[in-house]
Amino acid sequence: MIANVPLVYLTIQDVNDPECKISNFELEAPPACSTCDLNDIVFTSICNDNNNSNPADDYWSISLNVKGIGTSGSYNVSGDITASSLSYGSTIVLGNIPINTTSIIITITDSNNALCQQAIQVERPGATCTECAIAFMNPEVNCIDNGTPTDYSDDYFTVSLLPTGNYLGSTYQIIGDNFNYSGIPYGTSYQIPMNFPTSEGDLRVFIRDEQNSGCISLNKTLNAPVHIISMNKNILECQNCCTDANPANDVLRVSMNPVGNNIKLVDGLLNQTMYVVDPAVGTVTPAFGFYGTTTVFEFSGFPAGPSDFDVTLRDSLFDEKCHFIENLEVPGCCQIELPIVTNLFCDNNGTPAKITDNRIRLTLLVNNTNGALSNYNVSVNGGTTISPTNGVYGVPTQYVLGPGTAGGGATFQITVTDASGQVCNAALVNIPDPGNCTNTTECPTIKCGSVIIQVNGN
Ligand SMILES: [Ca+2]
Ligand SMILES: [Ca+2]
Ligand SMILES: [Ca+2]
Ligand SMILES: [Ca+2]
Repeated sequence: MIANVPLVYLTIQDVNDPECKISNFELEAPPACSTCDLNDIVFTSICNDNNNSNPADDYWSISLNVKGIGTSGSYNVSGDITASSLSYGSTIVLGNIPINTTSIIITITDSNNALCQQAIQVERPGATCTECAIAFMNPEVNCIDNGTPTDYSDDYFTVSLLPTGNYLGSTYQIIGDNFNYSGIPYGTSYQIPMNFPTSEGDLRVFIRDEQNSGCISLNKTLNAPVHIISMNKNILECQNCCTDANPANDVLRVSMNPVGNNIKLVDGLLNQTMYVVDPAVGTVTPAFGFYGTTTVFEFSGFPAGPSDFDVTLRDSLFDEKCHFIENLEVPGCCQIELPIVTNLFCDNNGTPAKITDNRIRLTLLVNNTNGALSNYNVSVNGGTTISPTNGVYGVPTQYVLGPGTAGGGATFQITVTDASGQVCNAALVNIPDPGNCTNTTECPTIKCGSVIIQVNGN
């Protein structure tokens, strides 16, 4: 009967007396003849190059791990490989099988139960274990500013490669999106004979071994150099610049978030990418920033404003030739512009007939670059006076110099200084002699008859 049918039903009938019978007589199957079952066999083939690049002496092996149910303590292997008393559940390696043997068949048999066995066929891992494999390209990307450091539109980059790997041939071919060069020997760095504009972005390349046609590298993306085109800056303030006359403690605070081409916010390891800040004069804190983040930099050690200095930004990874330069202007905190003189004339000082007391009268318009300031002071040289002695920026104001300043041919110099105590320049303006007063309207009407003419008040 069939061992795997658990229950059968029989009818037993007497031959001579058909009425004498038993129907549906139940008959159970006996216990299984063998409970051993090799139900979990894991195997794989392993290639071994025999520690050399000669494929002829390559061999392969079988890694085997057998488990089962109802087994004894060990099993044996027969067939193309024989081994005995192997432990269930342990991984063992069998055989140095010549590489020209394409497959083998082995039978696994429980040591105590010859009926408990299983045959398997194992294929070799490959025709050779010395397979060509290109592992690394070792790319080097160089940025070239094309001799025009402030023109970023003509920058380009070059790429050199030094492929390495295992069981390589002698030459290789490099293939990119729009180029293909062949016959390149391994072992020395090779520069692709092309200039790649930085504005065109990353390159994709792969390499094919020319002696092993199936030996092809993975596609690799070569990052184009970062090409900053703007600091994207904001000059926030100039600390200590206008409160004393000492430029050494001046701090220019500037926020930046540079933008440009080929900027990636994170690198291949997901670290934030950086740029280095390098002022032409003085120092800066911090000395670097992260792309994609606004950073406030504090510059110091620059000349007192109004002044300017260059700041260079360099990508932290790429050749510094493709750097970026921008000029930072330090605001003049208090700059008095050259005063404008109008209405310059001779004031007769109320004594039209007396010329020795004539005065210069003029209107001054004084402006300051700092709109927050309002008042200025004036003084005059030459031992005379000026009245009033102050004024308001932007408001024309009339001033009178002392008696005797007009008509004598002398030039006086008015000095304008800020009245608030800020560190400003002093503006100087020269006042030429307007000449003697023309007293026509002040002369008495000439009448017929006698007249008394005064000369010098006498
Ligand atoms: Ca070998
Ligand atoms: Ca350039
Ligand atoms: Ca200062
Ligand atoms: Ca006079």
